[in-house]
Amino acid sequence: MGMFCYQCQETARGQGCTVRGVCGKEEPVANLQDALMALLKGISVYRLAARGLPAEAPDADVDRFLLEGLFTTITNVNFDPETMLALVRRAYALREALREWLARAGALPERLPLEATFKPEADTLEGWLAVSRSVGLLEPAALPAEVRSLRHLIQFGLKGMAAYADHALVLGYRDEAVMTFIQEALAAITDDSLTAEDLMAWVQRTGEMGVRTMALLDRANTATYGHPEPTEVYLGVKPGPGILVSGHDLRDLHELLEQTKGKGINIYTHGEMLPAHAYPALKKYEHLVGNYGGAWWQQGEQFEKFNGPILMTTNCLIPPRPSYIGRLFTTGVVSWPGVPHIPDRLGEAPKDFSPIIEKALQCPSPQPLESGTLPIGYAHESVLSRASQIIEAIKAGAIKRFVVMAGCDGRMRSREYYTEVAKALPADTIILTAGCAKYRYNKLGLGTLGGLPRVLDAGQCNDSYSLVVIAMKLAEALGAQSINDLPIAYDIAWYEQKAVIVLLALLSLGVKRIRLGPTLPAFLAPGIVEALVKTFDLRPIQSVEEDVASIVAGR
Ligand code: FSO
Ligand code: SF4
Repeated sequence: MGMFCYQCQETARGQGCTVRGVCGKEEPVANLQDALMALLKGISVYRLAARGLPAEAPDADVDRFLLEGLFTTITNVNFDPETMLALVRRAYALREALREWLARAGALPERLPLEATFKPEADTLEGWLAVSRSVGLLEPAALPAEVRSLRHLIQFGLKGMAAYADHALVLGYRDEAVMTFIQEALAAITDDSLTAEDLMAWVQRTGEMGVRTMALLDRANTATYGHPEPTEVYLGVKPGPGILVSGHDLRDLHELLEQTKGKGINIYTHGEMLPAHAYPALKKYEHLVGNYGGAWWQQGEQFEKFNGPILMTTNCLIPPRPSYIGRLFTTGVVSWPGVPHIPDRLGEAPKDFSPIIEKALQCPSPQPLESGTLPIGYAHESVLSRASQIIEAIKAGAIKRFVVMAGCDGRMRSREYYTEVAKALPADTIILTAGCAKYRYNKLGLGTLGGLPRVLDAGQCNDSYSLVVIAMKLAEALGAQSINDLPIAYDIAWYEQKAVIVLLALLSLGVKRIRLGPTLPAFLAPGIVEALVKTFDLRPIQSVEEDVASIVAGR
């Protein structure tokens, strides 16, 4: 029956995965994800209709379910058909309960799109797989290319937004405006009466809400763990058993640190967990010893050498090798068939990480991969506390330019472009980074400028928000009319859907001349690319030489 997915940068042939995902996602999971996405849209249609009615609609936890459902469908999160089927069934039950409740209240919405009404012939795996194609990304087949493209741009941006909102919610922070927006936007992209022009306005709103969501997560992280401080992170290993923690969920790491205190186990971060070392409430744990390895796509070889258990708290998980699958654990929305899953918290009680701890105690020390340290912790608070020093350096001409090189890393060889750009930028340039894109240039030893590392690492991909705050404050201090008048260039690398919301957030703030690579999204129709180029001067990356020359010239 095949599948169709083109939501990430590594999609097959730059067009779409139709047999199996390049990411390792198999056809049944891809199709169940389509069914789940459609059900989440249907739930949103009903949820919006129930708002404002005097009595409470069933299941008040529907908002959280929507966030987790969207997050689950992001690239490299969930590869398990069983958990996907369970989610589809829960979504279906929820949608039907809402529909019946509205029918009884005499308040069914007039417009009922397919997403609000479709059902399988039988509530079995086969039944759901059969019906999934009718609501997949290629449907409705007659949709104009631009409309389809914009619907998908919004849909993929919403996935990233939901992931960030979910991280904030885990820490007890929620913003009703974000929750409502996600439902409104999910409902809007089922509405056949909306034109490309209407949807462009939804893209703008999605970006604006993306900024708001990243600000919410920034508040959640910094209020819970303190403001990141400049920190040198150890890249080697220490004798003794270790646990490697990957993904973005700081609360999982925190609870694991608490539960491993005094047990002789060293905790290492991996990938997007690196920024954890800069948070005061996390760096205080002496057994949080260092960061192990590089970006997500290198995990096969590196997890093999780690020797101990590995916990995946969020994306990016790649198909595990037999050499370490027996010491891999997942939690939260991540899942791989047969890999033990640490269940969710019950209320405020922490997760129980004892299976990982027991495993660690049976394992030898990790093999070293690297040595030395890496400077991190340059989020808005720590950079802006040095604002006067930076402004003086700009005015004296010591710092000529900033280049925002945020986003994601990936497997493609063409991403060497980012390493080469970082090397070729003149020594009076500072690179502002966030997200796993940094692994392409954060260990090049590019030195310091004006007392700051030339690669200023603000944190995880969501901390791109920090880069925006820094740019806005600099604009204010330098008396610039807009952030486009600052000596800042944007050279963004994307891979999955969190990067889509980061991009939409930047565009909604009016940031112009963003370079995007290594390739443009397959889901952007030619007409939409044209519109983005015209409105925002968005540019596909060119050669290293051309781009560095134009960055240096301020073009
Ligand atoms: Fe990277 Fe993966 Fe953070 Fe993403 S580890 S690619 S954009 O999940 O979310 O930067
Ligand atoms: Fe293909 Fe990316 Fe979709 Fe995976 S997430 S199936 S690699 S487009």
